[in-house]
Amino acid sequence: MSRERLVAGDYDYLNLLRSSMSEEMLKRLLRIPDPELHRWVADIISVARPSSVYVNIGSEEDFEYVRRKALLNKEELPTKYPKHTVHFDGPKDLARDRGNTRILLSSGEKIPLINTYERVSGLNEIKKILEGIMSGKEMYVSFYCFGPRNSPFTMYAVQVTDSAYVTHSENILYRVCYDEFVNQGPNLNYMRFLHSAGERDENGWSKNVDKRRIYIDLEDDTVYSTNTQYAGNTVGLKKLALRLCVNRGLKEGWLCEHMFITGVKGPGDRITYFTGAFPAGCGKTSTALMSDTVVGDDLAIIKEFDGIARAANPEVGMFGIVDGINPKDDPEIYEILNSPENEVIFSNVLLTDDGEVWWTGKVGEPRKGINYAGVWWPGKDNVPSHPNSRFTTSIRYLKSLDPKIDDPMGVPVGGMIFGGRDSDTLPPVEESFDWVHGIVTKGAALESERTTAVLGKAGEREFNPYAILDFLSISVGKFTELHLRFAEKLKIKPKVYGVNYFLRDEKGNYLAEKVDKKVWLKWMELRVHGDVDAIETPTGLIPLYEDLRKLFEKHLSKEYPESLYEKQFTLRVPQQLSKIERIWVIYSEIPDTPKILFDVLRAQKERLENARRRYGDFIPPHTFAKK
Ligand code: SPV
Ligand code: MN
Repeated sequence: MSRERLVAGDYDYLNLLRSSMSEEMLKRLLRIPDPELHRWVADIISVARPSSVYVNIGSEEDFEYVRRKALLNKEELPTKYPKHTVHFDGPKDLARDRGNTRILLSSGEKIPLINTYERVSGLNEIKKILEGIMSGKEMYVSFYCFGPRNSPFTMYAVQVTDSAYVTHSENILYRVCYDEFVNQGPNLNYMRFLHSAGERDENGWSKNVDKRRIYIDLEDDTVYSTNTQYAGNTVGLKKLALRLCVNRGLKEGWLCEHMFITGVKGPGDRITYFTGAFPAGCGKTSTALMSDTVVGDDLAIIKEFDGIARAANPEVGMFGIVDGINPKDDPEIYEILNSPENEVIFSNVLLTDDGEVWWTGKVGEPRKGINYAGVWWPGKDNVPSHPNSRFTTSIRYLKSLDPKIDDPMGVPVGGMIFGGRDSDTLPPVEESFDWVHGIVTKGAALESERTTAVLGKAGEREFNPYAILDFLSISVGKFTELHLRFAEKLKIKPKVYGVNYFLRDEKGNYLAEKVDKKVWLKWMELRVHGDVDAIETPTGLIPLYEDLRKLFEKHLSKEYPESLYEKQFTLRVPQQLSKIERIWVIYSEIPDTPKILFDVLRAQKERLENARRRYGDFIPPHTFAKK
């Protein structure tokens, strides 16, 4: 199938390429034996009209060139350490833009909860916006692998952008894979990402945010992104690729997830791998870093091989929230971000006048400087660093990097974790009865109080199935069915867990500390191997007090009072029933929801009602029997 063109009809595209780039750059592009790719680049040049073109093939000189250009054109600002830079997105561009992110579908089909748009209208609109959008700017063309090299997991991508910041970010976050393009030429099936920051104002912020669009063309494996800089809207291989990947997974019968991948050590140093889905700002990165080894912190591709679910991380870097990172709770990442020899792009932090980077949690006081909204000084009426301020850095700096990060076969998945921000319903950790129960009640039913990673009011409870709703390109009914179908092939099904770090008491105090995640992880690890018992409640399997007490002692040298355990693990029947009610209503309006989802919810509701009749609304854990 031939791919969507930006320019109709034939023209001498080679000639256009020749007159738009240096001989060296042209040579680099033409070394890839794929005329369709050449013509795509030419089409972009003739529509967006950049003043020059740089073909990034991933050499050290290329990396250096892109870093230098980002500083020269002020997309990034220098700090007191040459390898640390700061990028500002602008006050109206600090998060993902749900409203203007649309899945283009040629049927004009509507998918519940997903922002779709009729494909031809969308393409026409975006082509108009792209006209002349790169005037006076350099355009970068880069080639990446989305996954390990020579691996059955890998997808390929070409990124075209007029942003040195986006290119710099991708050079850190992904494997440059130019050689694969050269070797495989027209046989390579690749995703295409076209981005432009658009016109920028004197602060470097994108000026025309009213023309901010992120259009995802599933039929053509291509994503267009304009007039924005925030990485969640612009870095093609991150959340834009996730949508294409989800769609391909549906077609081919595997899972593309918004999940970290980590290893947790158990007795005798065995390593058990977990994947974990959390909405942004709900402890995902910190859970990953609190594990014993890290394979990935944001995305996972999960495929079946010989009856085993295996996961690979398509990325090699992290784009994590920096706000709140402090030496006590996040010692490893804190040290990485403070080491001058590590390459880091900070975004939307405070950059002080003397070149220091400051964020909430950083040791020392914030001083006068610039932040996401302009000049900042102590006493100014906005926070010094934005709650969605972030760092971009290589995952390879982690001491806990898992040795299998580049393994073409990924790692076996022992457990899958779903977590959200929930102040009043779910216990800190709970195991599902089985895969189907877990997928339905933990994954498909995931809710979370909104954080600052998306535009809109923070704090409201939102339905966010699998923590992937923002990135779904297919119906959540189909996505759920895909999970159920996927497991049918498995000899060993991963255990499914729910975690909640944000439970509070009546006074609003958190019932667990940040570091307690360690214990929940260790408990799940033991459960995967059946090494500890659990208590069977109407909603799942919870830990025995004694097992947690030992784990708190062993891993955190902390006392764990039984009274705290009782509070944390009390079954809150009214809240649990309301949750089922909300989820039921949502899925009732999604026509392709598998029927079994309602069966599982109904059974859970009945168990809860029976328990309430016997024991009341709030049931302490010891009421239930050990399984
Ligand atoms: C998230 O919001 O889930 C992130 C950051 O990981 S973004 O790239 O904006 O999606
Ligand atoms: Mn994410």
